[in-house]
Amino acid sequence: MKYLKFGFILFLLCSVSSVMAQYDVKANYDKQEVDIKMRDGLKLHTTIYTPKDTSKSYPILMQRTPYSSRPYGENQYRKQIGPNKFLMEQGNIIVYQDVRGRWMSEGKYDNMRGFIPKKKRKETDEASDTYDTIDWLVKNVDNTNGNVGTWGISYPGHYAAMSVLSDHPALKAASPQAPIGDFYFDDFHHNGAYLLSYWVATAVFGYDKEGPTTESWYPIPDIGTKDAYQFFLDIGPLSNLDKYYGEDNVFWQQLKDHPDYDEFWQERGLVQHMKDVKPAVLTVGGLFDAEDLYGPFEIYKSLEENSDNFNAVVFGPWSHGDWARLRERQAVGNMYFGDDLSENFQVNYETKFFNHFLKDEGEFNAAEATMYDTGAMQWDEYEMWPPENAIATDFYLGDNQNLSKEANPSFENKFVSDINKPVPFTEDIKVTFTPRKFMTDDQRFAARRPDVMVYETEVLEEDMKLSGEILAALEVATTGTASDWIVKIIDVYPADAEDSEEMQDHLKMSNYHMMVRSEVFRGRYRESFSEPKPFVPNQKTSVDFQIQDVNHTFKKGHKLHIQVQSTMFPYIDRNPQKYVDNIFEATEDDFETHTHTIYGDSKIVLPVVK
Ligand code: PG9
Repeated sequence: MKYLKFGFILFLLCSVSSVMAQYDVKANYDKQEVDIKMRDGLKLHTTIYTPKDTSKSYPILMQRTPYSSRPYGENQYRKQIGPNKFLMEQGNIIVYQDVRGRWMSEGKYDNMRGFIPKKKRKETDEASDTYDTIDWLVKNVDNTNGNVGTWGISYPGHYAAMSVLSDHPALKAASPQAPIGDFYFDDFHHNGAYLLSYWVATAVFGYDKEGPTTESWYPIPDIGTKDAYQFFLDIGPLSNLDKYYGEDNVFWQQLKDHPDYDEFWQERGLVQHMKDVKPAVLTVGGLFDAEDLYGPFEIYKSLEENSDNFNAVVFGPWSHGDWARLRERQAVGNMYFGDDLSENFQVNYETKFFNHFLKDEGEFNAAEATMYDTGAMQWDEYEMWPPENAIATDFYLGDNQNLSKEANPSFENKFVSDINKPVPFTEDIKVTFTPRKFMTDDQRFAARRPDVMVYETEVLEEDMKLSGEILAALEVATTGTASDWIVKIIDVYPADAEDSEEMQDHLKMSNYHMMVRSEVFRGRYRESFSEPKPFVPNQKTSVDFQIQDVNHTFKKGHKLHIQVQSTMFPYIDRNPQKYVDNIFEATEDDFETHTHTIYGDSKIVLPVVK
């Protein structure tokens, strides 16, 4: 009995301390909700938290979001507000806004609504909505110091990036975090391949709502199983998914109608507009972010090339949004990367960035590029990204599974791509809103399949560090007229490697084949993302594509291991391997099993740091 009492007292103490540790937003902030009128008359619902301490003025930190500025109701408070708890506790005016067409805001939503450089008087886009909102806030909210910053992760990160195109003079700093740069290269597609693993998420963004609402209006389909691989294999052609999403799912129709990188996607891209920007920008990304890698890398690089504003980037060993979650151990799936990495980022980067540029408090002297080395488990600081001391080094896909320094065009590696047994992208059995964990998953399950070609070095006798961009330059052929190509860069751990606490029970770190980076390319777009072309059967064909940047040391005793395959299911949809104009309209009969060939003058060009 006494143990029970002790346990109860312990529980009480813990819960009291956690409540004490929990900052009380309601005790320190007032909250108001206003509907701000845009230049075309539509009103956007905006929630404003202002510090009760009116003895000083504060900058405004704003997030524009499609995910709701809730809770609604002036007596309802978020448990935490702002980019992180440090900025909340120091005192800032924190603003959340439902973007046009979402939740309590008026108007019609348009996914990745395109930026209009030369808007007519009442023409609007996300930049003009940002301008009109900032203008109202700095003129109507008490106790502002006149400076505004924006931040957000993912879609909110996209709106933070878009905010710098508003050109409002009060906007002094923006931190786009895992910002979507372009839905043809982030999230829903990678290099022309449709991410079938995003299919459930199409519900959230596909339906128009009647008017302002505090309740979600979009039904999430119940597919009745937790086995995504089996479900999507059994469903067959993508057109069979129409029974879940009808004509009223506008986004599903748009995905189906625009398989190529046509004007529909081009005009929604953001990267091409990121130039001549004035506010300071701190772009943030996760090196294992499955959703948005293209966006942060390309937005940072475009600003570096086309703007002379303050422009810095931080990439940690994070999955999507991990840096905003305070947890002691940072791990992605089975892989542990270090302690207190998110807190370090929030205190020494995010908080210092906004305090410097919005409050003129303290220095912000972060490096141009702060990148975590996901193999050496350490932070690197670079004067530029990609670093100039990384040398593009050719690794040829040689015979009997070796990576060679010389090309051997006569070597042919053939495999049967059985369209009814596509290579799984994960061993896990689950249905996800979007896939995440696979980014560091063990790839032994794939290495042992006859339709996954494997190439690797001997055990490394010294560390090999890769920092920067990767190019896949494949020389391939197929007996069909269409094919997808997937390249995976893998770090093979030694047999005596110790398990992490996070290791799944059926796995061991011993000989773990850790995914460092993967990328898919739909072969029909090898000459142009807008002009797809069939393959000529059995004709040797070049397929070149960029693989997203890495910062990873393959340590002595490890091996560099590369896998090449033609399916990755259901991460991406199956390519019928017979050319059809639009795969969303393919029928069962279009899906064919074919034999693919990888020639020995195929190479992966890696950024080896000398
Ligand atoms: N970029 C992420 C996403 C967008 C659309 C659908 C699913 C995910 C995000 O905003 O979290």
